[in-house]
Amino acid sequence: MDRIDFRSDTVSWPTPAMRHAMANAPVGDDVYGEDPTVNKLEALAAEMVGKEAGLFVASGTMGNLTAILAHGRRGDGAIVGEDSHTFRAEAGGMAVLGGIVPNPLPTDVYGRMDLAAVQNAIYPDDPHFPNNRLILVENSYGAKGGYPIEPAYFQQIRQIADKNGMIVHMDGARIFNAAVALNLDPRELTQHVDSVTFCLSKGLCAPMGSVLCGTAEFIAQARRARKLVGGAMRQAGVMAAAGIVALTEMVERLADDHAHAKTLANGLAQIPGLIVQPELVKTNMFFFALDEAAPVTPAEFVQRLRDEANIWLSGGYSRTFRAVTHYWIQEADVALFVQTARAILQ
Ligand code: TLP
Repeated sequence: MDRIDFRSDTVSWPTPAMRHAMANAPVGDDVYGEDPTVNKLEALAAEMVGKEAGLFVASGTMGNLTAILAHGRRGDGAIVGEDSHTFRAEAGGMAVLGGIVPNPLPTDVYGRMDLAAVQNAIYPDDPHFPNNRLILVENSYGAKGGYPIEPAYFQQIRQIADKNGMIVHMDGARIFNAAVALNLDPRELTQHVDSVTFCLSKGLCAPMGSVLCGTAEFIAQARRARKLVGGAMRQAGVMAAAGIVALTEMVERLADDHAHAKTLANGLAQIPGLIVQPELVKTNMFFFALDEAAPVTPAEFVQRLRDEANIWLSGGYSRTFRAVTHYWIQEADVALFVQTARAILQ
């Protein structure tokens, strides 16, 4: 890459192996179900998360939206973390396009909703209220620095859902980061949910795309929802080919990104003027803050990192920043970040 970009793992470029696979992918018209590369990706994805079928979609947002459209109807309610991506950062799609009524609940430091609060958020059977239909969960939890949540939490969510005839969808945009961090098979994290979306284009480096997985019956409905939102693609095998490389070659190495994030957090924690909690860093991202007493403003901090070391960091409008590691960030880049931040803040 032409810069050292810690803004997100979404900025990661496709790998040389992906570009090769894309150039050589067998393709067909996927709306006819005739793209062999898309079909292969969908089967592989479903198998890796222990579901019957998969659906290749353009983005994580589209995966969550098509899942919600396929699971719910107008007037259905969705219990959801108030700082979850699906509620906070998908342009209100569930409400705007689905007529789904979100019921946002606070989450703890790891991104978990309180189970008693989830139970209490179930509406009585009364025409005043939306239907109890969906519980939306996320893993790893982006707003909590990519914290990987253990399967036991989802098992308890499942129990509440079953008791109330509800469906659980997981935004597993970074489910493989969570699985690698917890040293678990991803299926252990997805076994308690009805459907899961995960992204190929974040730490796994594909240029675009996510896969929504669930039962074959659900995926048939989701295929219709994907068409409805204009997301049915044609020779999408060119993109799916990169996704296959992502799933076969890029999962295990996520551990390197996690190690880099930890090293970075530990390094920044030593610098006076920065507030970091390295003990919370388990995957490839974390939040840290600039102390009120620091000699630069947040905007100056971001600008100087960029000017002095070509290090890109998002934010600058508040005292909190997010640093994200990925395939294109090396150990030397982490060391340069720490060194430059120390020089700026001295
Ligand atoms: N996350 C992006 C931004 O939108 C914040 C990022 O830089 O992290 N779920 C989660 C947990 C996500 O973090 C994201 C994207 C999505 C869904 C949506 O994926 P895309 O961007 O492919 O629609």
